[in-house]
Amino acid sequence: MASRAQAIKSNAIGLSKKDYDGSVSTLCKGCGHNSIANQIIQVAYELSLKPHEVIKLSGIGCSSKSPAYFLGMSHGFNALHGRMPSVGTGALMANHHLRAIGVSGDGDTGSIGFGQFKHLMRRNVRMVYIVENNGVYGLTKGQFSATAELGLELKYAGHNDFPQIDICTEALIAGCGFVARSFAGDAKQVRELLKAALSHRGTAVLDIISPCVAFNNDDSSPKSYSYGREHEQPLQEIGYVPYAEEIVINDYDPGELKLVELHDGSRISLRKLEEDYDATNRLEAINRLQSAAVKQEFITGMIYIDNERPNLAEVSHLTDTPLAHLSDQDLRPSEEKLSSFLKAFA
Ligand SMILES: Cc1ncc(C[n+]2csc(CCOP(=O)(O)OP(=O)(O)O)c2C)c(N)n1
Ligand code: SF4
Ligand SMILES: [Mg+2]
Repeated sequence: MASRAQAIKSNAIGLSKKDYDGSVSTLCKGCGHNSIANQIIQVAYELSLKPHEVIKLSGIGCSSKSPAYFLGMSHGFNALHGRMPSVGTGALMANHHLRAIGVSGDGDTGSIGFGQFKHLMRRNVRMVYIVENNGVYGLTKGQFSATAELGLELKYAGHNDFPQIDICTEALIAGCGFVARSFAGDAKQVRELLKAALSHRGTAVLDIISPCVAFNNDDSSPKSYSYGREHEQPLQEIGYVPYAEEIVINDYDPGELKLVELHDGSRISLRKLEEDYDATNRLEAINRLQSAAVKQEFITGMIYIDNERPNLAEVSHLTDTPLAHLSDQDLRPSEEKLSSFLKAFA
């Protein structure tokens, strides 16, 4: 009979799924943020991520608390409200070999941190940036956030007089090369998108509708579980194929299949569900998002992908050895070099 230790499955680097756990969640039972944290654990285990090579980043909010609930052996930095992008940019300039997973909220990103969010994408910092989008400031008792729909009526927040901003449209306009939307209730799609996002060379934005069961889960709200389950319209069926795994096209159902190569040689397969949708066409993506917003359609999937644009570390010509690992001697110019450099300004 197999011993208990033998019965626990381990991944390619000998870790069990439990090794990717964090501390026990203190969020409300049923909060969408909890199921996203569970999918991050599952994906990190399946991809055999080395915990010490991962940095978790967040701002402030219920969503921003969730990095405490996954990957307990990884690095982490809980930044000020809306300031996660600049802290992440600094950390990744110091060590661009880290795999960064940022978790933010619609308030943390769409309100106080909006400028920071835009500049992260402009610079194409290599980070998976998850917005756990519930349309409210959950932590401070449910005030409307900037992603709440115009005219929405909620028990605690009342009537919303302002138009919503769309995180995916804003990401596209800022030049982001990986823009996707999903729903916390669609675990499989969240996992496939997370895997692809981790293989992207720059900023990968995942806008995940994540219902707040305390303040925004009324059946009439487009960010509730029931609305998401009834209205989700996936743009395509997504599959992630790790590098070195053979791609057997016959395995897929009939229908047009597009394979997109990612930075590390992995691929994502996008089987079209909508005949006219092409996730590599930026203008089409913007149009589709805008018309979905007008009709209050809930489209999910890979909205836009472009894996060509160099990231900040590449544009900055960073040495392969991370700056944080270079010695003082390597980092400081010699006296000779410094004086010849200064002479150029004389
Ligand atoms: C500078 C600053 N302003 C305001 C707050 C109060 N505050 C804490 S969390 C939060 C909003 C969080 O909303 P969101 O990012 O959507 O996260 P959620 O709780 O909904 O997951 C606000 C306004 C703060 N902590 N710091
Ligand atoms: S208040 Fe809302 S966002 Fe915060 S933990 Fe509870 S359900 Fe989640
Ligand atoms: Mg929120």
